[in-house]
Amino acid sequence: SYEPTPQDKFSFGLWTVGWLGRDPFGDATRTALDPVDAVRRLSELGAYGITFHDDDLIPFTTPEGEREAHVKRFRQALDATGMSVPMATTNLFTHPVFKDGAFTANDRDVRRYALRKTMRNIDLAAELGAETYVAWGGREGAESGAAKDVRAALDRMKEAFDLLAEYVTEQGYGLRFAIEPKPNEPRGDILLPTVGHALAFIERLERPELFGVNPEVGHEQMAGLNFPHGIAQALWSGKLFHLDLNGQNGIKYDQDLRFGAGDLRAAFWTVDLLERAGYEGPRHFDFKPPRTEDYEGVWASAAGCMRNYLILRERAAAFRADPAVQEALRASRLDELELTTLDEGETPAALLADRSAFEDFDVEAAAARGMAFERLDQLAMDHLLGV
Ligand code: 3MF
Ligand code: MG
Ligand code: MG
Ligand code: MG
Repeated sequence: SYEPTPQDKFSFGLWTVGWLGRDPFGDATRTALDPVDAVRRLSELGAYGITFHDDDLIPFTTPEGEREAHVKRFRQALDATGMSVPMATTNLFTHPVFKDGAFTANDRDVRRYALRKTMRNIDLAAELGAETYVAWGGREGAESGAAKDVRAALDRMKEAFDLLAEYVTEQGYGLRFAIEPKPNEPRGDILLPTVGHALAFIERLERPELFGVNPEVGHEQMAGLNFPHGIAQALWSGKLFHLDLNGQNGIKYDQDLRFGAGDLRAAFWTVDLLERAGYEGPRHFDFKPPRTEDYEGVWASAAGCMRNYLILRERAAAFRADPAVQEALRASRLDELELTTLDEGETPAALLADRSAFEDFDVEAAAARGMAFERLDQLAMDHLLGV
């Protein structure tokens, strides 16, 4: 059945169902959603978790003395529903103080303030039992060339993440960080624009083991990249700590459609990969119910994210179990890709001595072999379409 249960590990950002529909050209089309109602409705729909930016839960202007009241109501809703908080994150992009960035703002006082804002919410994340702390550097970037010295900015970014890693280690929090790449929007260009950039950056940090990535479907697709390929490399690197599932139609603004809308075939291969790889993290949705929708439409959109994941999980499993597919995979030599290219312990000299690898290799015959990928892909299409 396509009815989600907590075992499916679906989670949603508070800012997703709570998005009021304000965009660069138009005002809000919906009224505010109480975080307590979000917890209750998402739990009723079958989700197991909810995530938040500090400011989603505790409005930016809240006086210090009133913070605890917001947290208390939220915690009561979590306790009442059994919902968990697997991840939390910091809003370092809405307030005008962050217009030139947070960890990489040219202004040093803004950078120090951003660190303190983040540390404060890390304390709350740990208190609520989160395992992952996401960092999306939405304002870390530039619109023009001289405005940002990218090498200096990366030094500052490293400094920030090293400090935060030291802090969670000192405090004994069980948190790991997941960096969320995005190529642009709201900045003209954003630092760490793709999964690949983020993976390379992580290796330069003092505690790389505490850092992974939080790839978002639409963000990679905004850069024209193949999302399942990106997360496959993150999995291969042991760095897929979390992910943002949603939908996107090609290279354009960040559409944040519900999961399964947009590039459906990429969604199919994404689910196929996550399930085959045994990914155990949350299936987290970062989408925006379109501003055309009232709250009934918001909940329909959230339910659709989960339903589409479950349908695709069923279709991907059927694809893998189909004997015709298994035969087609062999015909395409996917089993051969699993074999090591060299014999065990084979040296460069041994490879040079193997005449079958070169001198006697029939290049033309090998070139003439078909790969049979079209038949294989049509079988995938048939399964995806339920034929
Ligand atoms: C923006 C995003 C962000 C991040 C969030 C961290 C507002 O395009 O995707 O959502 O996901 O800040 O989780
Ligand atoms: Mg997005
Ligand atoms: Mg987004
Ligand atoms: Mg996101």
